[in-house]
Amino acid sequence: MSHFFFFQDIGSLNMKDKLEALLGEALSELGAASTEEGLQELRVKYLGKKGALTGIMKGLGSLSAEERPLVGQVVNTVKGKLEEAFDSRAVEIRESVKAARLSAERIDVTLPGRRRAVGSKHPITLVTEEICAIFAALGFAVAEGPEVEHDFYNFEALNFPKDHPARDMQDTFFVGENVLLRTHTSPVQVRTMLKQPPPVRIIAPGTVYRCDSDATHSPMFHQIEGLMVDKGITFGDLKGILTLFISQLFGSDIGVRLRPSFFPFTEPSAEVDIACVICRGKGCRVCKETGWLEILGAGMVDPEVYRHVGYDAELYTGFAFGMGIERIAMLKYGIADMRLLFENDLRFLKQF
Ligand code: 2U9
Repeated sequence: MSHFFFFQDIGSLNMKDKLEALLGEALSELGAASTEEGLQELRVKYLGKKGALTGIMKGLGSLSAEERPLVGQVVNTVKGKLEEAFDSRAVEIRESVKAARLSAERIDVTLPGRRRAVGSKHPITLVTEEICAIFAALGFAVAEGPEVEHDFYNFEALNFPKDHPARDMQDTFFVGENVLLRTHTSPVQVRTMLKQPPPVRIIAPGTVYRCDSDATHSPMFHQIEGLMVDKGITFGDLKGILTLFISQLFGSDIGVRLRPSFFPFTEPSAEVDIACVICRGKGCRVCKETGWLEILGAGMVDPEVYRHVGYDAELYTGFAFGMGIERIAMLKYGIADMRLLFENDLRFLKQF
């Protein structure tokens, strides 16, 4: 504590020198302080209650009456100079801290902005929306239902025989006894018919599951099915509505044909083909040289289905149809490999 001065240590003659030495020492320490905390420590050391200068002031009382005003004056001058020096150093430190912060946080306003990546709809979504819009314009309402279903809605009400292969573990994902992942969206139509009397005019888009996976089959895929039930609906209505639908989706000039088929839930049943969108009917690899592409299944609702949902099969008739969205998306957009629809590769998805 070299700067702790007590009156006893200070001969009155060299008091002035010692005070000036104290001032010089304090000023040089102060000049070296670079933080507000460091400066505060020095303020306590020199000007605090137990500080060097205060120690000297306390000793003034022991001086003679002649010496006291002289030394007192020097002490006051030194104190004033010190206080001033502390205040201006405090301002300097505050300014330099601020300048350092400003330069560290500097923002280059001339940099170009970062573009926000804009998403796009998945082709499956695009095709689903387009198909729903076509049927909405024909008065069909969109209906939805659960993906985990009961055997009754997925198979029993749709007239699947107990020994039908689709009911086998190999074709259907079972969650529990009689509980499964729906293999088609048909249970949505069954639920709708159980809830409301005819007339019914609905389409049911959604995700479905089948225990099948290879280059052309995904265990999860998408379907849209439709159902129209009322008095006096005929196979002519089926053909008219589906032909109109196809012409709106693929263009009015595309060829359409119906072939007889079989489903447990429709009788009679048909498969609907369009002229190959690649070769326009000439024959190519995509249509396996037939000139035709199957895009829909359809038929008149089997009376056995009406029995299960409590509709009067003598009074009402109707047609139903179903299509796989992946297949339609591939044909519409010329996608060669179905797996592209499930990989979520942005280079692919960005193109839609
Ligand atoms: C009820 C009554 C009848 C829906 C129909 C099809 C024909 C059909 C397939 C097309 C390709 C499914 O994705 S796919 O594998 N669907 O061929 N679906 S008629 O018939 C119904 C549905 C519900 C109550």
